[in-house]
Amino acid sequence: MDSFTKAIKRYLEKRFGNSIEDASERQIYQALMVITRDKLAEKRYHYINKLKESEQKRVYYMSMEFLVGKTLRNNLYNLGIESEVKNFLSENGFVLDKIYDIEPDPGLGNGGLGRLASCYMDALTSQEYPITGFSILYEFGIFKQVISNGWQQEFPDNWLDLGKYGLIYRSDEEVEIKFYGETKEQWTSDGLRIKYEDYTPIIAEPYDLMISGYETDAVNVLRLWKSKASGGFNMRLFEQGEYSKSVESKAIAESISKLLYPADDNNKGKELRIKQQYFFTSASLQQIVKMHYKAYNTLDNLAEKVVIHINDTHPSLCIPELMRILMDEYEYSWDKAWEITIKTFAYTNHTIMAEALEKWSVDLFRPILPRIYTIISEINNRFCKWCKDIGASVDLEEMSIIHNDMIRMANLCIVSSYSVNGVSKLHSDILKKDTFKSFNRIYPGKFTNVTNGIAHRRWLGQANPELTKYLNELLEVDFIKDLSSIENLLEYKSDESVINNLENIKKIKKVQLAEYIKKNTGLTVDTNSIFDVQIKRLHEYKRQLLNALHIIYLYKEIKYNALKPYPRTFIFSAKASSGYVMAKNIIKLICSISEIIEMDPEVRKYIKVVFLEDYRVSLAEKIIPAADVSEQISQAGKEASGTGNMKLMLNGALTLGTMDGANVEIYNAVGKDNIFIFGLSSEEVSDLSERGYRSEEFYQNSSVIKETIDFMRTLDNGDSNFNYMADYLVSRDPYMCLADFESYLEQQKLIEKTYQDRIKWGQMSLVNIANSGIFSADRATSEYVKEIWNIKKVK
Ligand code: 26M
Repeated sequence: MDSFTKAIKRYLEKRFGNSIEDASERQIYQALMVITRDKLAEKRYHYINKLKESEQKRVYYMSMEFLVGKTLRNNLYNLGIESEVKNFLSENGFVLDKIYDIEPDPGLGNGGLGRLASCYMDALTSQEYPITGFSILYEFGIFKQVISNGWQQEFPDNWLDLGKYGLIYRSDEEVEIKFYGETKEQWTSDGLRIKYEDYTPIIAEPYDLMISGYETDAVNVLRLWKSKASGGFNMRLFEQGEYSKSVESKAIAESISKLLYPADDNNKGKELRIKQQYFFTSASLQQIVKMHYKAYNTLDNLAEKVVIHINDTHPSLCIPELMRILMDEYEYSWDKAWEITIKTFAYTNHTIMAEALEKWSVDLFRPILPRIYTIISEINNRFCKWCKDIGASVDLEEMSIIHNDMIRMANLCIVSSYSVNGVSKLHSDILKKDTFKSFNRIYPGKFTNVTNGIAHRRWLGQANPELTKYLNELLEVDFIKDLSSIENLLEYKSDESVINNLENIKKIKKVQLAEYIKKNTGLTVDTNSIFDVQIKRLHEYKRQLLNALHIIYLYKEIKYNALKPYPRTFIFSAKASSGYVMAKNIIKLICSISEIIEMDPEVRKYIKVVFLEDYRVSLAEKIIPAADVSEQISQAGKEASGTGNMKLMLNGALTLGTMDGANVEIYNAVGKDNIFIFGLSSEEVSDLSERGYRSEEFYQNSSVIKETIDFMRTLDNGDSNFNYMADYLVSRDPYMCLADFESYLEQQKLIEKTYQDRIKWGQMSLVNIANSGIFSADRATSEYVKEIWNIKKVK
């Protein structure tokens, strides 16, 4: 530790010519980032040497997204030096929390899928498993959201300005990626060879982010690729006097890693997106193969030493890329290359929403990646032939990888991986029984489930130090090391003093959040009110609209039926994909409700609506510990798992949810008396869709729905969209908000009643915290380790 503080002083002197007394917060920030990074790099050096020596199998986790969140606090915490650094700084007049605020959130992801990848990196590192993450160094991460007059506006997130200090550039490991051009077959003395002609080379530059584990010597790496023109400017064009074209080609090359696509829903078939996908998968595969060959002098044992995990289909081009490298660069035959390939890849599916399943049109794809296209096409031909050979009565319409001139990436992944998993029990069952049922028939045993998990060290240990400290003292076990031991808390279920202490901690977190709300929105919220929270991407299937409809109902009741509900603060935070018009309309609606209530002194005594802009990891860390109610109200069958539900449960919020995704498993963990469940089941949803859902019937047949929607219309003032949204609910309502409304209302009433019984609520909250052990990412990743990857710890 002494050396750490010395290093800070030395850095300030050398880099800025400053003593600590004269340093600015910005300089302290930079010093802490760089020194922590270098300290981790040093630890990494020792870990990698042990890893090389041990010759153990490694995991490469491929993901277009890693939503890492702020790194500095995480690293200091994991290195166990947070309090020393804090003291050292405060002795010198600095507040560590203010230094943390300077770090931008590296928003290299959209939502659940990206955050899951980061939780897994953290958990695996803490458990000393060797894993390397691969992704793209987006110059602009997920946009910054600003709400202006209720409408979402997007602004670029220039995170590298201050975020770059965490990265290490590895200039010696850059690789070349080939786009466009043609491939020719050529007979040489070694046989038939593939030759690439007239291709466009792009350089991939590697930047490493060190991933630290909790109280461990292991340090893993997240490698992020940045695109660069080959040779800087195109010298040929330059010499021909085509100066502007040469600059243009540089810009085109650099555009590949320019930005993260801010969508987590639909797949619009954008050319730049394919280029991003091939860019980072090719760079990563080339590096993996090269390193393996260097270590073992052969690729015959690749599948014994390497597993490549594909996080949704976005990195699926890894598969044909490995085939290409094996055949075109290492002279393997098709059969031999295929044998290695299908033992190397494992794939996780994160969605069954039809519009999110990735497809590429052959016309778009083939010119950009001619060789890769040929390989996919050959994989498909052989797969289709094999299906006919085994005589399975299989439906190739459904299973063929290329169909109607579209390449279906999920089908490619299923055919080419040894393992396919869903992310909650319900989701995995739907994959087997429904979405991919024919595949499940011909590949028995290939489909499995690994229910998602969360990095409890971040979501409890760091986000809620007050609760962590209390539980540590109470339970006398290191539940941060092993979250399953948190179940000891159950012993205190009847201990009123414990219930009171938990309530007091919740209150502290609510006060902190209320300050943030005040500062950021100007709204004053009652910290004795129920904090009812829905925080997640904005999606129709997640049904923020159902939540909004309930608030409109309450407003009507307070105003016209003298209802005096227990006070509640409804907190929303959500980004909408930039092209998703309905999602933006829902944000507008919520903001309009918030405004109307705030203007109405009679109503705002009871209910308030807060929309917090720019939802991101660091904001989630502030909201989650303060939540009483966790809204998990997706239409059943649509949310693959959800992970916010787990984070909220761990912090003592009670779930109000449908039987969807991991809510089902939360229900099983806490029992029916410690959760609020409502709505149609996923089977009932399917049945109702099949019969034909007509929301208008629900409107006509239910007086409470009718009155609420009619009231909603009266709120329209021309600048708001109440009428438009009311029309939408009555005429379309694609995710059946109206069908579930009454049952939702009933549970909301029960929540209100239960909350007022402070002991009962406290006990329910305690039971939730105590049973959250199974949702640790340690448990989830251990299942990947044992059931799918078959790897060992490297100590
Ligand atoms: C697709 C095409 C073009 C641009 C972006 C995309 C795209 C990006 C992200 C599509 C989907 C993306 O993510 C989906 C996602 O986040 N799924 C969530 O995964 C979580 C972790 O498994 C689950 O908990 C959530 O239920 C699931 O919605």
